[in-house]
Amino acid sequence: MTKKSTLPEVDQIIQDYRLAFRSRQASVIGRREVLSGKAKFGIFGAGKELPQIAMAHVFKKGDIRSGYYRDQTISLATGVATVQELFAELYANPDLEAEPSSGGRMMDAHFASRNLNPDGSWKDLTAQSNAAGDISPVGAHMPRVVGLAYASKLYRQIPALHEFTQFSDNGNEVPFATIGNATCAEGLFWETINAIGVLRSPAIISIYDDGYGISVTNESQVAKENISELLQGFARPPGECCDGFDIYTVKGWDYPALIEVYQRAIKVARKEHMPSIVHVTELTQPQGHSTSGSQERYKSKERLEWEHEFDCIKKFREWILVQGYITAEELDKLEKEDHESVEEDRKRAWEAYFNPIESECSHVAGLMDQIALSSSHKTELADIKNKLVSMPVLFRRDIMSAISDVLIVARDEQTPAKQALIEWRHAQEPIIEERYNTHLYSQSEESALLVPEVKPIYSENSPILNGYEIINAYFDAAFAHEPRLIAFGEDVGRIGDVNQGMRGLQEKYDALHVTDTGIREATIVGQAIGMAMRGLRPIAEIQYLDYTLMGLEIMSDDLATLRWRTRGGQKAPVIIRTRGHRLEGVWHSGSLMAGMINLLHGMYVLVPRNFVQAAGFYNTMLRSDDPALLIEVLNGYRQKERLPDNIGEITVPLGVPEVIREGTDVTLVTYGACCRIALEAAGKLSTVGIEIEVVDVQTLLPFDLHGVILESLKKTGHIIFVDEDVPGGTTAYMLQHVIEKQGGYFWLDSPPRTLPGTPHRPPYGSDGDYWSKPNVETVFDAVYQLMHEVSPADYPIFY
Ligand SMILES: Cc1ncc(C[n+]2csc(CCOP(=O)(O)OP(=O)(O)O)c2C)c(N)n1
Ligand SMILES: [Mg+2]
Repeated sequence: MTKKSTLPEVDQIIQDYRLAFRSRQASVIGRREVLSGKAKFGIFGAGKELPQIAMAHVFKKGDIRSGYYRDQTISLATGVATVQELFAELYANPDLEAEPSSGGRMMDAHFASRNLNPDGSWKDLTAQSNAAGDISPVGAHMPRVVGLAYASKLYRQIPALHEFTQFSDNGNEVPFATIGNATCAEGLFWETINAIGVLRSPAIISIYDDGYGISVTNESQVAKENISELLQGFARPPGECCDGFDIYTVKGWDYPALIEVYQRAIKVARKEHMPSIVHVTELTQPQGHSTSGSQERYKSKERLEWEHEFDCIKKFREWILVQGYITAEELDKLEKEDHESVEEDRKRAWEAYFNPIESECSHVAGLMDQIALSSSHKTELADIKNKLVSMPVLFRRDIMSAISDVLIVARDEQTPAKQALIEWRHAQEPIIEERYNTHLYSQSEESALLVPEVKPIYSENSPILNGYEIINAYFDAAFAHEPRLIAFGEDVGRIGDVNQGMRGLQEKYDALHVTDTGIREATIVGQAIGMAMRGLRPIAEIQYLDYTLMGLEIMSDDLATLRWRTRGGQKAPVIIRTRGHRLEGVWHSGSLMAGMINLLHGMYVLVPRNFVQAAGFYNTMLRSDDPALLIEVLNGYRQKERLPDNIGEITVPLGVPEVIREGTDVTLVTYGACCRIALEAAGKLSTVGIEIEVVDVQTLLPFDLHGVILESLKKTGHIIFVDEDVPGGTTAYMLQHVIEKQGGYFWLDSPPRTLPGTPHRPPYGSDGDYWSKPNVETVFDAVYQLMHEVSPADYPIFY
């Protein structure tokens, strides 16, 4: 099937060989570095070089790779990384200049292009090779490919998006997904393929098939042991322009065939905007899976011999020589040069990583010597220092640990040298903070925490509407204002979501702005991530809070970590919209909030009590550049609210609880649907002489940034935390914030209380709900009991 005409020029072929060879050398030398203890763990792309070289031929600026840890060669070929940077990653160099993918936060072979300027604003993504920040849970990088691909379709098909030229050139960009054969056993893979097929969007998905997933062969991974055969149902008929994927099977060591396949796939992707799957077979793992474990344990001698024989670089070399493009001697010479150049790069990377550590160590050791000079603990101090300076492999943590030991030993002695050591240690704190802890959230001017508050304005004419009409009016205003706003999810399009928040908006805007999706929560989240990474502003709906679990892994592993793991290099300002807390039945009224807040640091978690607040939060997030999960109150859609005259402009600040009823006796802290229950209970408690102050926390991440709850507690001296989550869940989280972080402990006149739901999920029916969640009576009783314990005479038990 090979056509000579598709081949690159001879010079280019030699360059290709040299790049593949250098990449292999980096793998071999990298492995050696790990085994000698200079790096902790290594995973390399050895054996997968050739398909990546072929892919790189059709990869253009603006395209995006979303792959996994085998992609070092395409990263080198597209300029996303240099050989020196591969080693900087391997050593975990925390200098962002040296290791631009993540500043040492990600392990080796996890690449990311820098899509943002240092101030957090977008770069021109069409002018660079893009790599969506890699992650380690295999398969979890696939859902975002749905959005990366779909964005091209939207940029091409929505005229109002044509002006956003820093994100797209008429939708010509193509995402290149890569995945291992074994990972094709993951549901995420199939969900992604189906979604891209449904969305008819351009993508090239390459499956690197080396027959193994660590030690487990295809026999145990995919039915029929052949993934492309299984995928045939997704294939579109040859030569016809209809739905489905073009599916290719090509041997991973066959350079001309690989070149041709990718040329065909890219043509279809860019012109027809249709996707392809390339099943690259007969790949090998010359070094085994990673530096942990050896493949001799699970591969037969015959298999190892076959792998040696069919090594893609060996085969490529043989082919080049047979073609007569170069002599073996000339190629040997180039290989020697290239080997040396990789060694040089490794050396430079090591020095860039290690020299600063070494000089910090010698500075600290010098101070330790000085401390010892006038100390009565000379021997102990000398031991600590000698142990430090003779570390076989030195890390900064060893320096810190030795400093701590010195300060303990010399705790009773005061010298300028000891003071200098203490100061040096303190001076490291902000540096360490910057290295490891920054960029969990936006630090840019667009941070959600900086969005100024715009309060609702009401006039005599402000109508009283149902909650769903309020949010509907808000979304209408939002679409009118922002062409990049795209809402999608199950039942969001035609009927305008199951609670009519988007009712009429598909007709008013269009089916690309307000869109139905299949039932596929993980790729709904992934779709939003990919779209947001390309400059769009998605509101992705998950129909009920209970079903966010199906997208939670993607939210937690990909979305919530994106900015942090790329150290401010990438962002995806996604809004995940859902509704929950109170409907009917075990899986429509759960309140899994502790799971959410614990797994989603890096996102904001917003729990508005009504729809005016919800509108304000949507607006705050749309004016910012961070992702959020927003949970609407399920039983609030038919509650009456007044529509502010400025519904399209209002914003609600994050991390600012609101006192929704003032009181003097007890502070009741809650959120969401429980606010109404608390207010009703407050009315009843008032009739028996107890005035509670009800505080709606409004946002769980972030939580009460300015101590509003503490101020209330200072007034009342008593506090109770109420919600529908399990015991020890979000009530415990709130309690820890107020009592420990805010110092509420000092203002307590009685033990703090929590009133959560039951440890199991809410049974079906109104009575099931009543007896599994806080209700007006249980809130009344809990508060009354608290006051009774404080003053039995004033509050006798009467029930
Ligand atoms: C979700 C998840 N499960 C398990 C692992 C551990 N793991 C890492 S790589 C791997 C094998 C992947 O095999 P394959 O997809 O064929 O890729 P290959 O390494 O062979 O290129 C496994 C099980 C992981 N990283 N993520
Ligand atoms: Mg494999």
